[in-house]
Amino acid sequence: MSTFSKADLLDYILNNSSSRHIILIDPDSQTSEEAAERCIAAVEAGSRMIFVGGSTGTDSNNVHETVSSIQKSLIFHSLNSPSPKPNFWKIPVILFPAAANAFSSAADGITFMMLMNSTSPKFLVEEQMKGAPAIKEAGVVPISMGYVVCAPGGKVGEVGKANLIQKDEIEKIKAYAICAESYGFSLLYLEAGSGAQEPVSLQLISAAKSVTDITIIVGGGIRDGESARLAIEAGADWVVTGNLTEGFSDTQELQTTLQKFITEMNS
Ligand code: 1GP
Repeated sequence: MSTFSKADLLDYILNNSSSRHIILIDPDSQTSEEAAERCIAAVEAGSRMIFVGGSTGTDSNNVHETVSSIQKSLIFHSLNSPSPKPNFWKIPVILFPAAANAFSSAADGITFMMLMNSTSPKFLVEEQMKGAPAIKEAGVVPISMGYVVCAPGGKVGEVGKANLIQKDEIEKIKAYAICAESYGFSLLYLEAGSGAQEPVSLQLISAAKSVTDITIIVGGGIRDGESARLAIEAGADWVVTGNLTEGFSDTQELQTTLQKFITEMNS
């Protein structure tokens, strides 16, 4: 059951006074203890949301263990390291699933996504249909999201059978953004693929932003604060990083790196 009401969670995610950072945790590439420690370091550094998911190797066991461990750690720190900033430790833990089985009832929300440029009905609506009853039953808040995979696309482009959006396909990304808005989706996620050589092109971000007010998340291949700043300047409301975080075994080092990243991102 979510610790946020649906209205509070949507307000937190959609009504940004400034752009913010999301840390993405892949349960397949770290233990649940490591995931929790990294999340605490990220929150201390200024991250304001936690996504849990990965394109491969996730199932309800490792996802649930990871989400539970992160939630316990956030509660522990809210009790033992109180911050003068209100709600400092009240950070949403959101599932970012590749399929219906990557579910945990301990999450606050789930990106209930349509991989809009997939060529397979599995990623357009079939997995969503399979997962929907459990999400409702558990009281995890679904956050509707259009997910569009842009070149180079990486693993998620392959697994999701995406017809990748190329850098110069400005009219196409505008049409997808309007399509997402017309469906009533809360979010539009422009994805370049985890570990992408190049992040989503700035032209694509600004084209999507120019035609809609939808909240935009950008991720994939963002490794430094300057790239994040440029994505935000182009129109991103949230920037996601995954790989950046997983390279560190020392959490203090991770915290320092993310602090620098977030400061540069917001400069
Ligand atoms: C992947 O957009 C995310 O879905 C994050 O990508 O791992 O390259 O930061 P990175």
